[in-house]
Amino acid sequence: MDGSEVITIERFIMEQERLHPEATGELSNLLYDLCLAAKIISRHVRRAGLTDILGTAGAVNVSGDLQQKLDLFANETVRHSIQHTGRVCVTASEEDEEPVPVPPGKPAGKYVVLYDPLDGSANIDVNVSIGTIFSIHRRVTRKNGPAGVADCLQAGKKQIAAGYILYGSSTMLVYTTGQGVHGFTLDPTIGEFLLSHPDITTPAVGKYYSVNESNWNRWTPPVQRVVAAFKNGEGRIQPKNARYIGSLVADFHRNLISGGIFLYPADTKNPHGKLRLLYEAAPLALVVEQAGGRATDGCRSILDISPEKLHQKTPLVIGSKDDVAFAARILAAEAVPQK
Ligand code: P6P
Repeated sequence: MDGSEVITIERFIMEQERLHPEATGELSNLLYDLCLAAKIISRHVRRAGLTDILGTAGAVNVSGDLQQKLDLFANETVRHSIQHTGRVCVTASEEDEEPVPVPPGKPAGKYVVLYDPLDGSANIDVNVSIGTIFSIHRRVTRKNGPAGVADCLQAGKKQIAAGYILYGSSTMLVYTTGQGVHGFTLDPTIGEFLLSHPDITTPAVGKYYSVNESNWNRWTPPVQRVVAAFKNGEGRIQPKNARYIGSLVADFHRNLISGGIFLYPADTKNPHGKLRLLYEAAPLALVVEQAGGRATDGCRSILDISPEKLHQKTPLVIGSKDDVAFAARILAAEAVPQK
């Protein structure tokens, strides 16, 4: 690609599809559908301060998070962009207690979409970057039967595709279908996502560590040792700069590009961690591993964890592979065997 050549995400997805003669185009079209949702959500996020869409919607979701109006808007926007297409049989979202099968009378397709419609939404009213995270699986239940939670409860290593949209200084869409990680920046003047970050790889050793250190007293001693090592240096680990936005997609993306490690460990307040496995940890784990990084729950690979509940939480240690491995050596040595 020479400097003048502009590659839209549509063209990129099509060229990726051509690499797979068996492809039917359904996944490509599903990714386009998600692009449309991303553009619509981006438009509203960019104008959030100018309309009455700010503020809370008054309800809380199944995880107890106060739902912001934009959360609900983003939730419906993603679902409305994919549910009628015949490419999806069921969706599940952080904002909905149960999976949402395609309505009767609508064609049900072979894909399952799990998503966090607007992660970091507590930051909406203060204009901090937020994001949408998505995970795509293949249906596992019988084609003519009802799709449901069984189609959603799949290990991260079964994902067909995963990615996120970051509503930051620009709107970026980053995704993988297992053929590397590719980033696209939305040009709002033409309404297209343009290839801006082909073949993203993340450095083996990171510049940054990202963790909410106000949780220090709630951590176990091994977690405290890991964080202290990233802060002060230990052995071959050099001290890192602290960067924590409190918006997972923003923290994750900065570390993906620059190298870094993000940790949300279990603590006495969140004994299973705070972040959700299916639509936060697992999709980001696929992205980071495709970019050469790693993702664990401190010990186990996130992609190997078989979910038991839709909104299951997990501790998360994700980013530069040597940093994640360092943390795992300490945390695994002290870990209580998983039941
Ligand atoms: P804390 C946002 O609410 C979120 O789910 C993630 O985006 C973010 O990484 C995390 O919680 C921040 O949690 O406890 O540090 O405020």
